[in-house]
Amino acid sequence: MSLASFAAHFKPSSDAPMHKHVSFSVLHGLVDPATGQPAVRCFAEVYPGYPVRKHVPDGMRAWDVPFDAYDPPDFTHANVEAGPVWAHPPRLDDQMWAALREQGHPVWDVSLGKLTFVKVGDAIAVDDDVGVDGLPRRRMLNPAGRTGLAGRGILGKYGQNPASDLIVARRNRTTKKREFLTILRADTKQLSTTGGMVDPEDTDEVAESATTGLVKAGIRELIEEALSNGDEVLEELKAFLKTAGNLRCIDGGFVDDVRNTDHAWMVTGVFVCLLPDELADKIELQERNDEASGIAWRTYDEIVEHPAGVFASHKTYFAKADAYIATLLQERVVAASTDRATKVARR
Ligand code: RP5
Repeated sequence: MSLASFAAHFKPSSDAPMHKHVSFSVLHGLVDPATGQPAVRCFAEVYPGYPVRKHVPDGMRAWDVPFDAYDPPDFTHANVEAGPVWAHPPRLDDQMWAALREQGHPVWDVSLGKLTFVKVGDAIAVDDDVGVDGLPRRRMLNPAGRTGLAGRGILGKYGQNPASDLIVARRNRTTKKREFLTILRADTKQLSTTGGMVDPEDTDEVAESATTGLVKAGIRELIEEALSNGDEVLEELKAFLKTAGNLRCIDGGFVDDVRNTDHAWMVTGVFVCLLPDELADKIELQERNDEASGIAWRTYDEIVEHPAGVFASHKTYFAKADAYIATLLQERVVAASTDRATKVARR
């Protein structure tokens, strides 16, 4: 993968307005856009293998608040240091740095109700401290402020680490309740969507639309993590998900993820779809890899009341998905009754 092709992952497209001058609190106000609350999971939870974070007192998270005694541990996980294909090298060369600054950072625009993109080079501050070789390290700074941990942690990329969260819903034929496909994550043991990282192949051929790349990643992760069906059903599912109008983007942008550090953080696009009953009946759930277990259809109440807790910003994503599906079903009821009334009137 060339970095240029990776940069295309989140390259803003014509369907995604680019904001040059950023006033979003998400980028400078320490707020998790999904909840409207400060991003806190890096302090409230401990990710396996992470060192103890430097304590950051309330009111001192913003980078523009002076904090002379701030000397967080610098931690990059051995798996990232090993240089896998999904990770940046330890130091970005000029070309990589320029490409990174051209990226679009996803932001959920509440007033437009859609995912928009902010040019990273215009919006994200840079940590220009000097490395052991005497050269500036040019690491971007987490827009949600100090996290108490420098380096990349387990995240491979400096700056934003793009993911996609596709939430699949069905109407339970027996209980008639709305349910969502959920997994239990192997690392944090929490409930989560089937979402995962965007891979290069998700976007290379669709670089003209960052949002399309996110959808592709969401579908791939769903199938890789949770479904056991043969090709025929999976093709039917893919065709349904790719049909215009069947998937709705309901949230996205910065994720309040426990793995975030000062120099690496998660971003995502969140999509929801309601499967038709016949297609939902054909879907077989199965653990496909060691990243997920406990794959099941769960109602929103079952999700939020689950003793394992909910991963990252996913509680908000499921809440939004639940509200969206409720509205969709209500609209269908109204449309069906209008249709019946029209037919009766014509007789
Ligand atoms: C979260 O991490 C995103 O919302 C997405 O669900 C997930 C992707 O990371 P992996 O599941 O690939 O670890 O921030």
